[in-house]
Amino acid sequence: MYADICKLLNIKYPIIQGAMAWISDSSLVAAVSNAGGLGVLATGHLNGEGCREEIKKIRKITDKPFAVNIMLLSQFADEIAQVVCEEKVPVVTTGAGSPGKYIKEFKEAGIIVVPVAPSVAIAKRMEKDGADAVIAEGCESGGHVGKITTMALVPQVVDALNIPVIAAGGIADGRGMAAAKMLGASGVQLGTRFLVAKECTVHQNYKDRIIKAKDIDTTTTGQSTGHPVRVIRNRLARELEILDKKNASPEEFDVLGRGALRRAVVDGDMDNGSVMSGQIAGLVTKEQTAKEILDELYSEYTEILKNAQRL
Ligand code: TUI
Repeated sequence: MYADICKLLNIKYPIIQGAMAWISDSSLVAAVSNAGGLGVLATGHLNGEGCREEIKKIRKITDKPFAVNIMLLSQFADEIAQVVCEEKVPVVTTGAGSPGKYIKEFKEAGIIVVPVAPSVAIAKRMEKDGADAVIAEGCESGGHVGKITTMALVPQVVDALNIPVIAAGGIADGRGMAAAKMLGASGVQLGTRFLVAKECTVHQNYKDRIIKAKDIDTTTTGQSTGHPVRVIRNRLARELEILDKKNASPEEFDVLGRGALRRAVVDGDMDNGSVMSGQIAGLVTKEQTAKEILDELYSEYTEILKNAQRL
């Protein structure tokens, strides 16, 4: 099954690097793809031309397949969809919405479409709309999350769909990969582990905060906005939690939240920035190159499967 996704995406390892707005730029994407995974460019912070520039940079560093993620809440989603078609990127992933209206044009451009789905009903709709595979993302993930855990979500999506399902959320090592396979997944997507890759250009304070994080250090904010976001608990998160309790207006969230991800990623502000992270950060303890991460994940995973066979 893991071999099927490698064939579909034309990659060596069944491992996808999750898109992280402001974070997964051409440097990380090309490093992951060069090392045999699928690098994914985040575009949540880019307009169409910004996206095109990053695609060009990726192509200068790698000739391997990569993906562009379209964050569907972005005001630039339409122009980014047009750019990925013009540039004929090999794979598109989507988040924070349903890509239905774009799928026909993606297919016509020969693009493989892999949307993120946080529930069975949404995953079924995406399959019906023509997705080639879906990423079933549990609420252990960093950033914008659904309500269901990876352990519960993945096997239910696998049973409901006929296309490959990639597991995401709470996976950071070979044990997580093996567990995802047992749940019927055809591959895995990891964000937090790749955030500390040497090729990742995020501010060093952000990496250090992930490396220092414990299991209980994340929380979800913005529940009342309909777009809950998992972040490391800090001053900003506590202020957002107060707004949540008051059922504050979207405008009040906007004032506090505007520019918050940039403050964390670019300025390294770990108090007033939005430090998005998955719950698995406690397992992420060192900086490594993307190649070291991928090789280690896959060797841990194969070792576990060998030992399981002995049983
Ligand atoms: O998209 C993500 N993670 C993200 S996006 C992001 S930027 C952002 N910042 C502030 C507020 C909101 C976003 C940071 N992290 N993950 C994939 C994901 N997709 N999670 C949940 C979903 C999703 C939700 C609803 C996918 C489809 C969907 O469909 C709804 C519908 O009715 O079709």
